[in-house]
Amino acid sequence: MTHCILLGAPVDEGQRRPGCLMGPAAYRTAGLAWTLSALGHGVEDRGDVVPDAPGNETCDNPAVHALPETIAWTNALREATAAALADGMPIIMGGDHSLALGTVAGVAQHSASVGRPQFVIWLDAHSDFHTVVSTTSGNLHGTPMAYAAGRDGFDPFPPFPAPIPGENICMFGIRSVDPAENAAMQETDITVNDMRVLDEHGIVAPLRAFLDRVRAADGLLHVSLDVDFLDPSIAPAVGTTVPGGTTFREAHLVMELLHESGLVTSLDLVELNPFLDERGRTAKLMVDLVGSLMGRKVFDRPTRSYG
Ligand code: EXY
Ligand code: MN
Ligand code: MN
Ligand code: MN
Repeated sequence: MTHCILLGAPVDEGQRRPGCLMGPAAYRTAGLAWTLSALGHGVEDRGDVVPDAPGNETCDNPAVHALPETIAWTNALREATAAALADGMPIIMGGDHSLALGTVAGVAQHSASVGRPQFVIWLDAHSDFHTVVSTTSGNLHGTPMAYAAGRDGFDPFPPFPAPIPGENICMFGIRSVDPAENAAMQETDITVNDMRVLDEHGIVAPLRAFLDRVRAADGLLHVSLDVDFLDPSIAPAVGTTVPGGTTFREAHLVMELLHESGLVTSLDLVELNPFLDERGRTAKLMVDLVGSLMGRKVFDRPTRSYG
């Protein structure tokens, strides 16, 4: 069983639509802790992370929104995530995806301290591969993967602790990429499983291939689950919906395969906007997906080994 450490990250400074700051309360209301304890896991809710007061950092890109606030969140979430990894499995309840600027950095900080490589699975409609310089929307929730990959263009953010090699990053569900992100990703070894890959090859083969690499490297595996990975028809409570997302079963299959791998060491739940939800159904779906990630099964099928 796993000692799950819940961290609330009521972050909505990474984009301009109000509501993500209510995300942690929605996950608690949707029964995340109960779901985990019903599966036999330990659950410790450390409450919401509280950042220091924002500084007065500036940058040359006039479009950028809430830079000092986002830097303050990044510093606080990096430290809280690294500390939680020393005690168990952090599950970060967001908050928009700019929180991953801090959480992925916290995993990197911890992975360097224990001498194990860091791997990331990014479940998202978006590649989030802009920098502070390249973003045109100025919404920093579109930048965390670029920061984690060590791209230039993040002044005045602190340097990312240990930039993640592209071959240690695997994206699924991608279907909205800006030209500057696309150009930058061509120069990397990141595995971008856009929806066309899922259409042609399904999820199992590409996911298992990546998990085999994580296992061979004895890596720490961070999963970042953006609500917009899912099709808007089943998950409407997100400000950046993109048609053509994953189905209910595809999403649960990803979580079930991740559980069976036994490799996941930390999790982000991001971009839930309860203001846009319909009687909490998106929050409940996200909690159910965590249940699948953490071992809920309805039938003890014989587990086949796939050589
Ligand atoms: N690429 C667009 C931008 O940079 O504004 C959209 C980003 C959406 C990011 C969401 C969190 O996944
Ligand atoms: Mn805002
Ligand atoms: Mn995202
Ligand atoms: Mn997204």
